Amino acid sequence: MMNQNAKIYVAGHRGLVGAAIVRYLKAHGFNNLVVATSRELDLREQGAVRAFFAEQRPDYVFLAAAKVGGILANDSYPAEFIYENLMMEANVIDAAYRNGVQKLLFLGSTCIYPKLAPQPLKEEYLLSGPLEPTNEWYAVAKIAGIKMCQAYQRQYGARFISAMPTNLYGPGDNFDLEKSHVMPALIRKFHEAKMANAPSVIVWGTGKPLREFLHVDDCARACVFLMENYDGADIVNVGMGSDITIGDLASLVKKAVGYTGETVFDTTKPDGTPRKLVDIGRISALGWRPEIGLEQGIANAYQWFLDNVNAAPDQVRGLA
Ligand code: GFB
Repeated sequence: MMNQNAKIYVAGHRGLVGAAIVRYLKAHGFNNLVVATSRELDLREQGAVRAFFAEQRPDYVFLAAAKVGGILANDSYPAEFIYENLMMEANVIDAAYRNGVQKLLFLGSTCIYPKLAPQPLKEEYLLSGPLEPTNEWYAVAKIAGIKMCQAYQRQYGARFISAMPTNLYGPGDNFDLEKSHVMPALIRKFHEAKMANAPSVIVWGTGKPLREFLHVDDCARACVFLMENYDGADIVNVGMGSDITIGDLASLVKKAVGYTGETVFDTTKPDGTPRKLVDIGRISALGWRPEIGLEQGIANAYQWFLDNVNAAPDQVRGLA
């Protein structure tokens, strides 16, 4: 178990996952957290990362820093997605090893699995087929991060592990309609349509793709759980264990927001991978289960958006 005084570095503490990990750790009495904004520490810069680790010498590292985005952002900025993620992972993982970090958890993504792999996705399907083209650049970078953890574990005995969370949502999400994932996009679109009495809301694609959604607070709990209970070289999926079509998700968000107009599907926009549901047998066998149901989670995410959209719009990423 992590000692409550252990020095814990959360890389990416302003992101959706990093912020949730910090909230969870603070709520559970961990009192020696280290964070740095990207302005204070550019994780793409090897020298800066090495100097930071040599000075701070954390005991534990949660590597939640990443260049992330939804289907359109991934498809539009492939160079940034591959370059920035490769640099951040390589620098942090190597510096963690060089500076005696006791344990590191790397956050991947379920888009590392082949586009047409059998569902639910088991951990062993990694590298068994071609990737989904809209996000293969990000996926290749995340696979490199997994392989780095495995390589440092194999060659140096480093306790570097990797978790693969499914599509996440919750407080602190990015609401930029061009760059965000589907959940925050739908929350914002239905909310703004309700406020403007607009007759319809546009949802990208056919509405038929299936996705799995996990509230980020469940993900944070899983990350700390794995840090304390798992040492294997194999990756571990983190998910709900159930999925929903984008059309049905749109209906749930519409209901949560209280919008009464039409939903229109824009089929000129990509669907992406047809289905992405992870098998959570491995983490379940270790003793972890999701606790936040989808409707409860959507209500929570929408409440966070409402609380901030008027009172503190600068806290809502991508709102401009
Ligand atoms: O969440 P999303 O952008 O990412 O899209 P992916 C999921 C599905 O929702 C796609 C549809 O079928 C979209 O076409 N969708 C409908 C929308 N309306 C919207 C909208 O307004 N905005 C967005 N963004 N989607 C990402 C990967 O894939 O998943 C990343 O690109 C990462 O690499 C992430 O792995 C978890 O699930 O398709």
